[in-house]
Amino acid sequence: MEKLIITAAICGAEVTKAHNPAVPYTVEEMVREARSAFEAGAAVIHVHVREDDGTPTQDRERFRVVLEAIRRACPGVILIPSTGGATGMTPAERLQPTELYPEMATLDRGTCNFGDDIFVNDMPTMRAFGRRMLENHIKPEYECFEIGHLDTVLGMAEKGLVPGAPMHFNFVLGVSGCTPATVGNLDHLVRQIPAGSTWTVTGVGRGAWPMAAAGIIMGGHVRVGFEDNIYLEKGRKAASNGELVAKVVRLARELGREVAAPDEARRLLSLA
Ligand code: KMH
Ligand code: ZN
Repeated sequence: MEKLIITAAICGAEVTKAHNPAVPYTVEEMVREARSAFEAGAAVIHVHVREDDGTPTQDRERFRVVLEAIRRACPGVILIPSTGGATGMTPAERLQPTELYPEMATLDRGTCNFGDDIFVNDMPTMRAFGRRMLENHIKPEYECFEIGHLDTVLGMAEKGLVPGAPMHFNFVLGVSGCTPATVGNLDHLVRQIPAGSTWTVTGVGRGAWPMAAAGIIMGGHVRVGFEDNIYLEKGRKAASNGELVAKVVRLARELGREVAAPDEARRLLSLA
């Protein structure tokens, strides 16, 4: 089996210090959390940014500062800025990090419930985002919260509306109102991706650890981090993103899977 790529989603747009005081807002806090994840074994950091007071933003200059600071602290790390942002943001707002020409960025492929909110990704938005990824030569991480999202991205790839093979998918399972985090659902999704693709699984909330174990044994890759889950185990909050990543590393070792360093992850993702 290929080595395991661990992604740390260190911040997100929804989780706050009220949920876990270690959730990062400031540039310094973002660097601290990225470094803890990187040193624990994460090859990839998924980046959202916040104002210092915690308000989610997609401001290009905030992204520039944070991405550069993380790059300095974590040499070689692969950065995947979010184009999802937070629910309610406009498409133009959300696209700002693509103006920095990152090697990868997330690309959300459909509208869905998101707790009490709706995460809007209609077809015109998705065509515009696909065009931007093609123009700026950014490899998307295709975020699929539902099976229809996978169908949409495969159809768009066939028509050349988004970057094609080799594609990389992130199956985000367990968001309230979306596909539950079960091995059966994950297996159903994985069976439909084109040969030669790579995939990561993200289990949200209590789905985090079962999905991490499933990703490891099924030959996929794993994302953890405060964006998705703040608990190391039931009733015990993680003190850092690094603690969450370290648990994935332990699970991988126990299950006989080696962890990829950034250069190896870059090769697996066809970025090198
Ligand atoms: N915050 C969610 C509404 C992404 O990063 O592309 C969207 C999200 C997905 O987190
Ligand atoms: Zn995200």
